[in-house]
Order: sequence, then structure tokens, then C-alpha cells
Amino acid sequence: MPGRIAGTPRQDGYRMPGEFEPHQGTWMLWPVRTDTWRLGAKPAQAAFARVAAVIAEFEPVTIGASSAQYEHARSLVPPQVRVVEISSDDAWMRDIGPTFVVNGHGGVRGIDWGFNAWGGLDGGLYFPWDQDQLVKRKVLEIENLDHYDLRHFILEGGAVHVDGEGTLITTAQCLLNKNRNPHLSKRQIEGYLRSSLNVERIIWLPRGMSDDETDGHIDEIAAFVKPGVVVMSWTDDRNDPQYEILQEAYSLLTRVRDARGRRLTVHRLHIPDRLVITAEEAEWIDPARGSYSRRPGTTFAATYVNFYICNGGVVMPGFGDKRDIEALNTLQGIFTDRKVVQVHTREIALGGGNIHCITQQQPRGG
Ligand code: KQY
Repeated sequence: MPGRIAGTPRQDGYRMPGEFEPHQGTWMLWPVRTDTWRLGAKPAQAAFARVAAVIAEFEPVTIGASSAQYEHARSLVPPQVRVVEISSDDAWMRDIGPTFVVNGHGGVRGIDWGFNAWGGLDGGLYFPWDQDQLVKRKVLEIENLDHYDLRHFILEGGAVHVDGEGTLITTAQCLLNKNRNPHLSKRQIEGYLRSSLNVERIIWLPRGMSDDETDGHIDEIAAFVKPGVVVMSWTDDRNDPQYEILQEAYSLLTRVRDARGRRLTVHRLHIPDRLVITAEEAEWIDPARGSYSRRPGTTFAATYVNFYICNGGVVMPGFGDKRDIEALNTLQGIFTDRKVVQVHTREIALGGGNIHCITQQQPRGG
């Protein structure tokens, strides 16, 4: 029987591996919220199904869907994708799913963080989020894995990236936001990150991307390619609201040293044009009191950096933008030992995230 483990991953010799380390598989959820996704979530479902099908060419994929959507989800994804019944409030498995930790001897455990829909009643994106909070435990029960109970600490998976060798990158805008863990100091928050993910060096970028409804998740701005190597969003356009933010992040990332004392190699990936929801798209999003507004003209943080690394592959967003091909070629040049596949994901981006945000890797133990 899987159960709750006392103590911390660090005390037990567990660490969060880098996303580029071998996976057992990928977890996703099925989108249904009509106040997030237009047209009753149908275009988003098609986009999620495309992402799942591409990842499934590299490794096993499991999608959690509600009982009402089980047959529909099953019919849209390839047979090798496993569909299981898991209810949720929305479909961002990166943030709603467990973070897995490994001990290097075959042991895999999960962390059940607190979740408050990106800010709770102080700027959160919807209410309630009780079904989202249960997803981590459901995934871990299905996999028969023990868990650490950190529900008293609010953390979304998209708020942190690790290199698996003791370094973590995050943003102060998100993790120190008063709508996450207002009762904790920066030092105490660092303490939780160290003891749960087993990291030594925490690199704080001051801000995430502008127009990011998550309060600046790191997974929109930068990602580890491997230890010592980072790829980040970039723009040459001085008039772009992202310009200053990205300059600041670049200057910090190229100055710091990681947990092993290395300077980081930082690759830059130019962002696409600003993503703005059209009147036609916004018309078919159901308004709901307390939910994030997606009115015509709302802009979204769009970046190619929200890619997902899987076994032998990288699945990256495309927006139908003039920079799509250049971004694909740049990323393929960085990930020389993996096949990079681009999927058109405007429908996911209109929900406020992208491929990294809708996936969660389950590492291979050992
Ligand atoms: O991990 C992410 N960056 C998640 C994006 C969540 C958007 C919620 N509408």
C-alpha cells in the first residue's frame, strides 16, 4: 500500500532529477473548463491530443480524464496512450501533478505540494481547486508510489526548474509572491526547496515574463538543457514589454555559478510576436465570476522555451509565427542528441501556458 512518508526527501537520499534524465513516462490531464478553453474546450482537446500523440512516439503517456470525458478522450488519442479516470478542475499537469524524486537505487516517490490555483483568492485563476489538489495523490496511488505531504507549502511544478545536480532556478515574482506562502520568509522558502528537491544552489530571477497569468513561472522564461546549460526566452525588440525582463534575466544567468561551481552556458531563443486573443476566439469562452478574464485583446506570454524534454525527444510549441522555423532549428541545434518536434499550440497558449505546463515527467527509478 503506498502511503505518506515522514521526514524529507533530502534526509532520505532522494532528489528531483533533471527533466532530461530518463523517464518512465509522461502524465497529462484532459482539458474541459469552458471559462479557460474556448468552444467548450474542443480545439484545446485536439491540441492536447496532438501533443500526447507526439510524446507517445518517445515514451509512454497517461492522460487523466473525468468519467464524462473518458470515452471522448480515448477516441481522440492514439491507442498506445493510456487514459485513466482522474477528475480535475483544469488540465495543467505540470502544476497540478506530483513532483517525483528518485534515490538512484530504483526508488521513486512523489511530493504532494499545496495548490491554490496560482494565487488563491488573491489573484488566483479560478475557484474552487479542490479536485486539482487531489490529482497528485491519485497519480501516486495509480503508480503505487509513496509520497511526502507538503500540502502546507504552495508550489507549482512550473515555478521551478532543476539541473538534477543541486541547482534550481525560479523567479522571486512567483515564489515570493504574497499569494503563495505569505507566512514564510525567503530563507524558509529556500529551506523547503532544499529539503524537498535536494538542491544546494537556488538562482532567483527577479521576474518572469510579462502577461504570464501564473505570476511569472520559470518555465516560460528559461529551462535547463542539461547541467550547466540553459536556454532562455529572448527578444531584440527594445519596445517589447519583455525586453527589459529578459535582459535582466540574461545578465543574471550569465553571471551566476551553479551548485557545482560552473558558469552557465545560456542559449537565447527569440520569442514569437505577442499573442493576443481575438474577438472571435474570446466570444466562445464562457465568462465565470472569479475566473481569469480572457476578453478580446488579452495578451499572453508566448515563448518557445515552454518545451518538454522526453526520452530521445523534445516537443516544442509553434504558433504559426514567422519565427517558428528559426526556433525549431535553434532548439534542434542545442539538443543535438534528441529529435525536436514542433506542435502548433495556439489553442493551449490561449489558456495561459503551453506544452511544458500540460505535462509532468515521471522519472525512471535507478
Ligand atoms: O506551468 C505553467 N506555466 C502553467 C500555466 C497555467 C495557466 C493556467 N491558466
